[in-house]
Amino acid sequence: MAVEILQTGKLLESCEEALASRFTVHKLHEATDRDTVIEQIGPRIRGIAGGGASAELIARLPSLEIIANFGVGYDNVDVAAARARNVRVTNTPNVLNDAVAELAIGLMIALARRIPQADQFVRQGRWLKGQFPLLSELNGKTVGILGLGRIGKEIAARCQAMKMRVVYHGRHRQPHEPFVYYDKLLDMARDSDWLVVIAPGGRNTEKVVSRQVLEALGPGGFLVNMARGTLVDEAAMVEMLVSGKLGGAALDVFENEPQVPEALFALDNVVLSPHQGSATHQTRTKMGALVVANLGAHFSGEPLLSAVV
Ligand code: 8YV
Repeated sequence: MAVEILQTGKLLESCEEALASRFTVHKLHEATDRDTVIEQIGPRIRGIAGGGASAELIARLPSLEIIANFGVGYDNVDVAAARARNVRVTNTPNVLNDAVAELAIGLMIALARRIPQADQFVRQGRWLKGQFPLLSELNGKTVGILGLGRIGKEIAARCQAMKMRVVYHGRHRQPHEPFVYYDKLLDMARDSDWLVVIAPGGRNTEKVVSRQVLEALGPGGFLVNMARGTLVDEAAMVEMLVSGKLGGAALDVFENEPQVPEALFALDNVVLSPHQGSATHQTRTKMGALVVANLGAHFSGEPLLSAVV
């Protein structure tokens, strides 16, 4: 009998095919009555493919052994509940570093040079009536990276290619990195022109980019969030972008996505992106393959490829 697993969200076709060839897959995200489905098949489910495993869901799957999360961030998995039940958790690190870092740089240039607005300016025929305003460049500016992890390092390397000065803040100084370390985010924000947020989400980092940090970044400063909306005090950010107390923001993630604060839609000093960091064919294929490989390894009794628990 094939091992039965629960799929919690839509995955790439190649990934779904690979899962189906190996497991009996139950697609929870397609169920109209999730409660009844979980009640019926819950006791037989030994793995989750996807993400979004709450403590409540974990509790209803008594045979669960592994949660293979589709994504490097696993703030949507109740890790404590998994650990308490000896349920393994895997994520999809590394394979998305380049894609996320590329988009970060893309959004930074888009914001600095107002590329989306310039495109509208041309399309709407406004160029015929006047000039687009002069703006600023990335080179020569200081970028503070909040979270110099695997993706943060790729962003740092690309910022260097943009001739920016890179500094960082995180839980620990990384002595082998060539960048200046700040042990206080507030101090880094004060000294930076750009603040790039690429630290994990979850309770530990909730609203670490507080109003105070945004004030330190100031009217000439730009915020870039590639991580999770939960890291930023979104209400404060919106108010400060509207009033000009914060220079601008390039945002790939939001506190309550896909809901985006409407006040942002009217602003010129903002570039918005619908959580696209890893959203390329090549990266999503690799992420899906890693989900399948982790499940395969687990049920063959082999070491997991990328375990977080
Ligand atoms: C999403 C991401 O997981 O990897 C992460 O942590 O934020 C993204 O890659 C992806 O959008 C899947 O929903």
